Amino acid sequence: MPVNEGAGIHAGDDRGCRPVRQPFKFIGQDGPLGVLAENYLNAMLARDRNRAGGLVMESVSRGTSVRDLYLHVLQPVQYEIGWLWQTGRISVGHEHYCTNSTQLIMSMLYPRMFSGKRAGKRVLAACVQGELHELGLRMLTDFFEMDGWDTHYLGANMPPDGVVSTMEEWSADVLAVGVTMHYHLDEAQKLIRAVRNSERAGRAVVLVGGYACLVTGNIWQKLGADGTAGDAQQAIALASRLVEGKRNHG
Ligand code: B12
Repeated sequence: MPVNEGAGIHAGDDRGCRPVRQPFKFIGQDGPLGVLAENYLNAMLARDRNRAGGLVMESVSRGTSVRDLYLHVLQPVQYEIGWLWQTGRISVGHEHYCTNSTQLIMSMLYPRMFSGKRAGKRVLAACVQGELHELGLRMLTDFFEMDGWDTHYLGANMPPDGVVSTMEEWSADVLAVGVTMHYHLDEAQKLIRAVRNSERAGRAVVLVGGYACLVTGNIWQKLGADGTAGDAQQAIALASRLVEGKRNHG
């Protein structure tokens, strides 16, 4: 495994004894839950998902909300993992281990996620065809669920026809489209056009988001969407505003 101690950061050996040291790119110890994020990252890099899961569950039992854990621990740790992989400090296998373990830990949080109060709104979430990055979209869907929305999560790599027919079967107020890779932006445009052309699905609010939209400014407008948001919290506020607007003004 490549390590880079000169830069003040290393990823631990395969038996997982050595922690990563600062500086981090996406995790700040002074940010909310920064210390937990650092400990979680170190547990993952030590290939100790039981410890990582234990840290999260302990924090939840002390009253930390799932929303805060998602936004201030799991998301920045995933970004950090991506950077460690991109810069050759961890292997692709190690990145897959961390991502799959985080998905497992997200599932452990589900019993705390389904609230009694319903919002009377529906969101359907799908990644565009070819897109395998689904964790962020799943996180987004969970935020909607925690906000009382009814959610329908389709996950990675959805063909446009499949999204349109699901929208027609299960009429949603919002379609959330996930696109991470730039070379999938055309697919996003294709999907949004197909939805707009459907008589039964075309009136839905369409949001698009994910890494490709984060780094490409106002691309959502060119894709024909109604908006974008940088994270799941902002997406809820935007979706609620747009749906209320549509309901009030026809
Ligand atoms: C995990 C991961 C993978 C996993 C994904 C597994 C899974 N089940 O999701 C796998 C192994 C499949 C993968 C593959 C690839 N990956 Co990858 N991957 C990542 C990594 C490390 C983390 C992604 C993640 O989980 N992020 C955490 C979530 C929570 O964040 P998020 O996605 O941004 O989501 C938040 C917001 O964006 C927003 N949001 C998300 N979706 C939506 C939708 C809507 C509607 C809205 C409003 C908001 C919204 O809300 C979310 C929650 O707050 C990133 C690093 C990174 N910086 O993201 C690289 C990264 C995205 N991958 C990258 C690359 C290059 C690839 C590959 C091309 C590698 C390869 N050579 O094969 C392939 C492409 C596969 C494909 N066809 O899609 C690059 C992309 C670089 C670029 N310039 O585009 C990144 C940035 C890594 C890097 N630093 O270089 N990857």
